[in-house]
Amino acid sequence: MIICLYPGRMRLAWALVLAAGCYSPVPATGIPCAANGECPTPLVCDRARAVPTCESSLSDAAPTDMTAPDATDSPLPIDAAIDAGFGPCLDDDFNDGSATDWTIVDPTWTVVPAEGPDSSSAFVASPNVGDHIITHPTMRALRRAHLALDFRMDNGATSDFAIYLVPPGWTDPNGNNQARYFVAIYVLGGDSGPNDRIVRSLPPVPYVEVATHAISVPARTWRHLDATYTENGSIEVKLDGSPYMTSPADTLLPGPLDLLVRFWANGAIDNVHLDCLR
Ligand SMILES: [Ca+2]
Repeated sequence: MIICLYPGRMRLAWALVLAAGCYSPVPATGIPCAANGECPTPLVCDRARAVPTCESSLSDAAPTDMTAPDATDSPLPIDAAIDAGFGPCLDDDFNDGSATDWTIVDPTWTVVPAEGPDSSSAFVASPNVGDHIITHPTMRALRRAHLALDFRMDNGATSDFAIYLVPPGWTDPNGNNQARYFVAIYVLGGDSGPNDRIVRSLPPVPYVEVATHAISVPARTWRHLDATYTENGSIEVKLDGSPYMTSPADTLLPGPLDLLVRFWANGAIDNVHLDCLR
């Protein structure tokens, strides 16, 4: 046994000497990786291959099987770990004629047959003046929420529709000292505005509009709203599936927050779906 010098790699290696000289110290590629994923130095185990083999570098190929877990997989994919706990919290189409599990904050709300967008029952707010606010036990203390519902404003002169995000412990969500975010949709041609908006209210600081959109919803028409609130305080609103307004990340009013639905003057909602994370 002698020492062979390989100038190109600047390393010393031990090798057996045969009549022709030293063997190369670089192991052959393509051999299967060991059970623990190890390979002879300097090779690396290329797990992207159907059968993981020892190679001089990793291939760009996607793993051939992302679905079949094995002992080396982490317990949860990264996305699943982030979304753990976020899922359906509420579905209500009011077609059973009941809304007894809802909390009516400001009266009056009534399930009315044939009022919905598909002529099914809907949850109707009246009378035709003043605040009408509801919430639901599943809408409390949320860190993330996606609320989807159909809504209709019925007063062409004064109707507003709003989603409130209020710190738990509120007594009057419209109170002068009540901190909140709200998403406001105003009836087209009505007395409110000048634009639809997402607002941050931190009394005694004046309202701050964090997103706006031109008023667009006429009275007596059903629209579908998606409002998504995330842990970083951003609120995204879609109307009939299209982006409408989105506020940036905002940590001045940290969660968890309670979710409320509010009309000024009469209106109606139907087909409520909530995904939430507490
Ligand atoms: Ca319905």
